[in-house]
Amino acid sequence: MLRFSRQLHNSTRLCSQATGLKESLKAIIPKRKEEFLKLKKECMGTKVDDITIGSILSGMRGNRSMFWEGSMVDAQRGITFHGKTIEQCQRELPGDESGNFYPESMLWLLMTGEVPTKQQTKQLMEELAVRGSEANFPIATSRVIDSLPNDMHPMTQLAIGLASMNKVSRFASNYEKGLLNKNNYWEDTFEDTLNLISFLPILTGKIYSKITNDGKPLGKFSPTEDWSSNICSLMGMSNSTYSVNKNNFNASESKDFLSLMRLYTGIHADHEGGNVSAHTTHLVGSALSDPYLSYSSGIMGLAGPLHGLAAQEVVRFLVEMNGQISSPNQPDEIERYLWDLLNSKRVIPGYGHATLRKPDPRFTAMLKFTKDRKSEFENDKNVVLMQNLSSIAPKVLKAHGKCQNPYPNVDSASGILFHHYGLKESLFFTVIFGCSRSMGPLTQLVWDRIYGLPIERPKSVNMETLKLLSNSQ
Ligand code: AMX
Repeated sequence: MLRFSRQLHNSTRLCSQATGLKESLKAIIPKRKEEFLKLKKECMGTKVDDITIGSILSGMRGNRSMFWEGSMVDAQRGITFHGKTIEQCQRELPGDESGNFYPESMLWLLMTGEVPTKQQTKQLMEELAVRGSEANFPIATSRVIDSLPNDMHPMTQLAIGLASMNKVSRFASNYEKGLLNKNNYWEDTFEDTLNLISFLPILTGKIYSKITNDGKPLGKFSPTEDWSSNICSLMGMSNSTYSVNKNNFNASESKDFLSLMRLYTGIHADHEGGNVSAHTTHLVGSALSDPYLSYSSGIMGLAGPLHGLAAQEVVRFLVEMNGQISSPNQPDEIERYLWDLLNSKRVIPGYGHATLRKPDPRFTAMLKFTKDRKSEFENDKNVVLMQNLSSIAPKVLKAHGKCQNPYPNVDSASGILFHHYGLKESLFFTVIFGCSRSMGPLTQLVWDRIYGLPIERPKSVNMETLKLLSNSQ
């Protein structure tokens, strides 16, 4: 775990003047804003794509109609963050001894487009740990979460918790007092964004303790630990506390669980703008709703089975298949199982993608995590099945001939790795996804307000209009 030195910790204050990130952001805003305004002035009439009736009726697939800077998904290359692949991020961003970059360094990259130094990353870690401490955590949110039924879906609890934080929104409060103008909207949006991200470890821990421990705390927040360490500790997954609450966990595993948490939350931080959670955050934020309300709405989208819930489906699928085959090392039996599934008109969960046409590099990163820890995983038959499936399922799907992308997507691996470390509450996986995904969409919201993007308002069309349009061609 990363512990901050007392001296550095004490020198960090909650106020914005102390933040390296905000100062760095301020320094790059004028140039980026100048470029944006130039483009807006000179190229407003430039045509991008044709919109067809097909795209209107098919979820606007492929319509390039949103402005998003943090990341891009290319059909062949997969995700890049400000142009950097996951492998480049692993090489260039400050990270831990196991080779994973810290989510905090990803946040810095998303916000500024620049690779932070180790010192800047450490400063941001400290800042988040101070902002998100127990003393600063919104008391109203604690009360709201305590009052919810323990068996309420964890994503509903997360969305409610985030929305309730609107009570401490600087943007909402200063807007109401008439203190804001278009030029300074971004600053309070930035403050709320960093506060929201910093509050996630405690909020996540509270929700996890409700679903597993009748709301009794499973761990303690430490202002001298980084963001991922605090998420793990508050879920009871740290060295000191895990063994008290679960009986199959040891200290070395908890270190690996922390690595997994860093890897997972680092690579899920953004996936360009059109996915449901990112798009919703952007849309709601365009009405000048504060970051808490905007991201709470995004979380409600992430809770959908076609978006954030796939990882839990994969866990069920792998466990079920293992119950019906003699061994995960029997390719013939696996193939037969897959054909039975496809012939009964069901999909192979964890395979295919709306945009990608190659194996998802996020899956590749997770697979590497297991290969780097061979002795840890070689006896977990669910993980072995996940590994073997990644070479068998694409062959079967290609022969089946329907899907455009027969390769594994990220959800193929993520849930089963959490499961391996004792996190068996599959409904909770998406909450961790939600912690990670806060970074990209909220970073974009800060930039939306720096650039002064307007409220979003596409024109809708009815059946009569579509008929008229189709007859006129
Ligand atoms: N197994 C079997 N059939 C599949 C398939 C799979 N994994 N993926 C796609 N197909 C089928 C589709 O059902 C569709 O059949 P249809 O013509 O009878 O309706 C056909 O192949 C063409 O689909 P596509 O254009 O390749 O995919 P899509 O863009 O419509 O859907 C996705 C993409 C991810 C929803 C789909 O591949 C799927 O259902 N995969 C399994 C579920 C899954 O892994 N979801 C997680 C996605 C990752 C994420 O966003 N979190």
